[in-house]
Amino acid sequence: MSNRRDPQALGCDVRVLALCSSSVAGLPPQDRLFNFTRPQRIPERPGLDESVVRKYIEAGRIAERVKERAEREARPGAKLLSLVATLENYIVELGGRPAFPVNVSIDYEAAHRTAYIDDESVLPEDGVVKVDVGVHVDGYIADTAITVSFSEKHQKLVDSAREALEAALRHVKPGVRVSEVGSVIEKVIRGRGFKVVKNLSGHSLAEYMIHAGDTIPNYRDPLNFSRFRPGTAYAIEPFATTGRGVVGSERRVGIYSIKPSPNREGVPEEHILLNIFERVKTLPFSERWFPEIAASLGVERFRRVLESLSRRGYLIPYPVLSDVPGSYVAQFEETVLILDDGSVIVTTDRKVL
Ligand SMILES: [Co+2]
Repeated sequence: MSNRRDPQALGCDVRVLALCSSSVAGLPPQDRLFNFTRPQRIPERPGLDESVVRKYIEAGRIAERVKERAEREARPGAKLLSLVATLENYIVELGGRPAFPVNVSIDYEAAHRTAYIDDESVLPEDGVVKVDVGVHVDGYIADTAITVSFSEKHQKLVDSAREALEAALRHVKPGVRVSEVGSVIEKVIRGRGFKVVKNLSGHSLAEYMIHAGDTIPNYRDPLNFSRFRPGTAYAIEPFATTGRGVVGSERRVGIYSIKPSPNREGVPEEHILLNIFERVKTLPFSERWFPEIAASLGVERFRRVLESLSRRGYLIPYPVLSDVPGSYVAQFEETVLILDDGSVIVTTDRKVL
């Protein structure tokens, strides 16, 4: 989701070789220059820098601990606002940064709900609660989620999403069609008597980008020809539902991101945009992260400014996405990284068998 592109993100092709010292590390400077004229010596794809792999793994390990904490703290009656604040603070305490506001989506809500700055909601008695946590370390993101359910009656639904994820992870290999993984997810969830949410999908990730171009469907999509590639991170996220299997946007919006590079000159709220951009660049944010703006404008006015900026194309809104009221949705998600040698790791450094 970001404009910020550095050498790794650009890829070490001929045009940017001068920036990509990692691909010719160890060569004296004149050879690097010489290399510029000899494109045949340049690897086709940028290698994954060891430090990049380390950052992905660090982000993954932090996300893992945050999810464990979410499992302990998400209880019926718990306040949504304190839950998300606790988890986001914990990310920072562990040395990461939130890659997006912690999402806590309840029952038929599938994704993109977070607490407002003055949120009074509490988690329901019988709820199915999805906690989606994004952690980044210097822009390298682990995007992961769990479902916590407070009642036995939802156990089968929750298990179907968890098992679908586990089965999917075993199929992620370089060269495999992403649609094959979608087919595995669909088979597991339908086999347990539920539907997949068809219009929510996994995605590739890149530095400071949560959605980096590839879509990993949660069903067999014959029109998706893309294949898993080495040197790339992917979030795999099956959703199982008792509802229609299609989510729609609600009016509620608690998450926005700044749209990369529109011309902001002359926008009366430019200082607000700049203030937000300085803190989160183009990653998604919540009004909760800017208490000083909320205090100076007032919460209602701050919200109206965000709505208006999004209507005029300066912000991307992420409305709450829901299946039909009365249904229940479960989700699990992990980020995997395909290394240059083709091996696949969940970003906690757990090898996928
Ligand atoms: Co995701």
